[in-house]
Amino acid sequence: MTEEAGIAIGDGIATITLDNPPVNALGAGLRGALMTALGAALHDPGVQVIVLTAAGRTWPAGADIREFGRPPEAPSLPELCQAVAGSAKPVIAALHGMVLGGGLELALAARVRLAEPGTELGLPEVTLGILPGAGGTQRLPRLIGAKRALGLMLSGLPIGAARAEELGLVDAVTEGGSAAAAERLARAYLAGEAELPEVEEQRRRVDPGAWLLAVAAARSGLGDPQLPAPGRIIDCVEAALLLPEDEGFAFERAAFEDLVATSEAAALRHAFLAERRAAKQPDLAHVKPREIHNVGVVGGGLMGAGIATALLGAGCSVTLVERDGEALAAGLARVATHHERAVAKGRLSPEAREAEWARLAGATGLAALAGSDLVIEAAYEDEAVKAGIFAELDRVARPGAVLATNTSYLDVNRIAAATARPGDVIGLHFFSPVQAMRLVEVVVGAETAPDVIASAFALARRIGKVAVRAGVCDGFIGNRILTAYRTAADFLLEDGASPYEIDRAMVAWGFPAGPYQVLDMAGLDISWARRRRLAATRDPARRYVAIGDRLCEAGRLGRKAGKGYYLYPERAWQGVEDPDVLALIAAEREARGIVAREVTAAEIQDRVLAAMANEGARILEEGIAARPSDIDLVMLLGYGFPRWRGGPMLAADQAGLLALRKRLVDYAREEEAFWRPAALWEELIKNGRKFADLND
Ligand code: TC6
Repeated sequence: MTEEAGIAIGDGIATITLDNPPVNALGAGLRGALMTALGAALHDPGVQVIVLTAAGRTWPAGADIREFGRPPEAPSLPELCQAVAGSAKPVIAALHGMVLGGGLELALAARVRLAEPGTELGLPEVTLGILPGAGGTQRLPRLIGAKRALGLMLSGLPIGAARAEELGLVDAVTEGGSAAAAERLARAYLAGEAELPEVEEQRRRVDPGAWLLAVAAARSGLGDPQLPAPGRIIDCVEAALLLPEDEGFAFERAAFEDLVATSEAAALRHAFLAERRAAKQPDLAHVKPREIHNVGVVGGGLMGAGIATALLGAGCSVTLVERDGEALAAGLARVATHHERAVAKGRLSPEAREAEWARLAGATGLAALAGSDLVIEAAYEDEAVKAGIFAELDRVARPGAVLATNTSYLDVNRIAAATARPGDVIGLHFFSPVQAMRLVEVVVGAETAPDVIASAFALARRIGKVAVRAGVCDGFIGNRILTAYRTAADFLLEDGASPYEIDRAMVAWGFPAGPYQVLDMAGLDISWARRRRLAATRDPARRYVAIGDRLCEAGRLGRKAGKGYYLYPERAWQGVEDPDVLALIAAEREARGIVAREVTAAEIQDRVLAAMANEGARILEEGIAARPSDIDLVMLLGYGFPRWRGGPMLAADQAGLLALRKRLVDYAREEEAFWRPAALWEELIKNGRKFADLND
């Protein structure tokens, strides 16, 4: 990393160029270099105007996220921003790329901001559980008004250059490069041909009544948030109006320091970095992915149509294959519906839709896939069905085509064995609905070729998904942990908790829905079919809770049947509690000689976390996942695990490995096979390490 702030002086203008690839994050090195360059410009009597610009693809995209949680290094970002704001010589910020977080705060400290078309500006700190702590909460409302400033800071979403100009966040959007425009403005100013906006003038826009109203409205809109950052942002904006300027900055700083030290902020940082880390596959660093343009999708159901839509959006040509004309028409209609919704929401232009539609073909036989570079099979989840498809694909697909299965549980090696080219076969486990879910598990078989794995990662990135590598086992990473979660919940159900208590406990813990609500939504028959598939190989000595089977036998297949764990009068979206289910559970307990005991919400949460983290530890030991953060990412992106808890492995670190292992040992007295702690716990504890230490 260069971490430089080069300075070039000429004609009264000092141009300082920030250079810290890839995103010019404002780490200690760059901050120090900028402070030095600024000092040089201020001390040079020949310099009258300072232009601040950035090399590479972007203006600083923020503070360096990796530095949070470590001892601070001078100069701090607030000190740097104060130095820019207090500069006796006007500073013109020439913006491009992603002007985010601390990067936007640095720009806000300048006297003038010029942007290029395509520049995006935002304050995403709230998504990291913190707030703009380098003057942003104080300067932004003065510049664009409290209401709009709160909108930007509470949503964390960026806005485009044109909108930023409308709001007064940038002074002008200029063609031909912002650095060149800044230099032109500086020259014109020095020649007395142009004026620079006065900071004081901007402050005169303040309307205290509107400001306080915006603060009150934002507060009442907060509801009962699980995270503290939004409330603290609003407090800071209020302080910007009510306190003297220097006290406002100090107020903001104190709030930032509180937030950055919370476990929630640590978890959100972990989630951000986990996403980037998952893409790093050291064994593939020099492997070239195969070219993928033409893709065949086998199966036009919800999954297949969703996958086809995503591929079309990324510029691929797609052939959708179904078993007959009727099923094909239905599959194509699903893609058309996705397109219509995207157009209605303004995410796709009608022209782009036409172009995408023109790249879509339909067929009723696999022979149509002879020219495909990649085939993704998204047929019925049954090994014999999938093996049959792969055997035929082996006959029709061109040599070198990547053959992928979208299985969510099945053995990719056995599916690959149906072909004479297992090196070309891989699992691509998409999540439903494909357009909303960013996760893809890339399931690598025993013989999958490195360039096939690299192709899967490249494709995932191209279609805007986050790929996580997984090995072959029943359920890979995500569904395996989900099974452990549900097993722990089922034990509690049989021991005395109601499904409603368990759901409420997990929602209170941060999941969007509890395990039984999710089962009802997905349909109880899906997991029932899987249990029946595995029945022959189940260890009879292991505890087996049959409540789910009893519900299915009683026709309670979930929401689609109007009843499952909950009752859905007239197919209501939200289920209501059902005494019949409680009676069925009570009967099941009685049949097994179990006397219901009291189960608290805390016990439910503790057991579920212990079960998930223990399964995660086993997954690591078996090499199914390469790193704990990959497991966390799968659970965050695919299973509704609360992002601010960072995933099961980080949550285990935060709960304390010793304490969690002790719990597992205690639980193992009830059910040894399920609860026995993986050996990894002991190894980490004895060496004073955490799961997070295994990430890099
Ligand atoms: C803040 O500023 C608070 C201020 C208050 C201070 C008091 N730090 O995402 P990509 C790395 S909070 C460190 O793959 P893209 C990233 O890890 C911050 N590193 O690229 C990756 O590294 P790797 C507010 C960062 O083109 C590489 O850059 N800012 C940071 O898909 C490429 O990243 C944000 O929240 C960072 N801030 O997207 C913005 N940002 O190659 C966070 C990136 O070693 N960043 N890296 O794996 C983003 O949203 C995106 O990175 C992007 C570029 C849109 C800038």
